[in-house]
Amino acid sequence: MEHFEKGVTPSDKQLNGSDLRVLIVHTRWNLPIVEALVKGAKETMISKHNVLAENIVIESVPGAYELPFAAKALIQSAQTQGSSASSDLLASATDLLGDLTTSADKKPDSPNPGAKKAKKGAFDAVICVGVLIKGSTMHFEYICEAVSQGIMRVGLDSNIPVIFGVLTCLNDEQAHNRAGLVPNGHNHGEDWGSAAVEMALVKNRAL
Ligand code: DLZ
Repeated sequence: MEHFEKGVTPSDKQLNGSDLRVLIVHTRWNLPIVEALVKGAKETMISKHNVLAENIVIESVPGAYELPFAAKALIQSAQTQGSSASSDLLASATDLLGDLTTSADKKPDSPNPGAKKAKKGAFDAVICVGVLIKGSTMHFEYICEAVSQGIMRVGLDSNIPVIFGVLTCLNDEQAHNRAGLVPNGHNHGEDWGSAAVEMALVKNRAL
């Protein structure tokens, strides 16, 4: 068999995310690795796909098990916000998750110089980011199963693409490698950022 490069081949379509609003929900378990993945996703959306920094909303939850619930709650709140005058609902969902922002959550220092304005209301895509590392009990297996099923369900039920940005690793080394934290590693967050933009454009029939 011919040698092939493992991983995703970039889309040959123009992935312009300048009209998109994207939510990233990430865990605080394994935070240093998670922060690298969030950064990879965010920077790829901005630099490669022209998503405005102001249109990327970042929230956090304790662990991977909480990701599906948080994604659903925040999707619903943003939709309600977009369809009514009330702007308190997203804030209350955020309160529900706790005011536990981290350095990965910080808003950008300077706005994108592009003329497009920040969007309000519904998200066009969501990226759930977390890192599960196998321990000595069955916990890992149960959480992996629940989280992967839960994230898929939120996407299909809400009709908003929800990207599975959860590393399910057998050890720390695998996680560091896949977050691009070691030489020759690859930051999978970058792929998730591109996947979010591509799927949002599919959903919006803009491709
Ligand atoms: C409990 C737990 C364990 C053992 N490992 C991880 C992990 O590797 N990654 C992660 O994101 N979360 C872990 N958690 C926490 C659970 O996801 C969850 O936050 C708690 O069970 C509370 O529901």
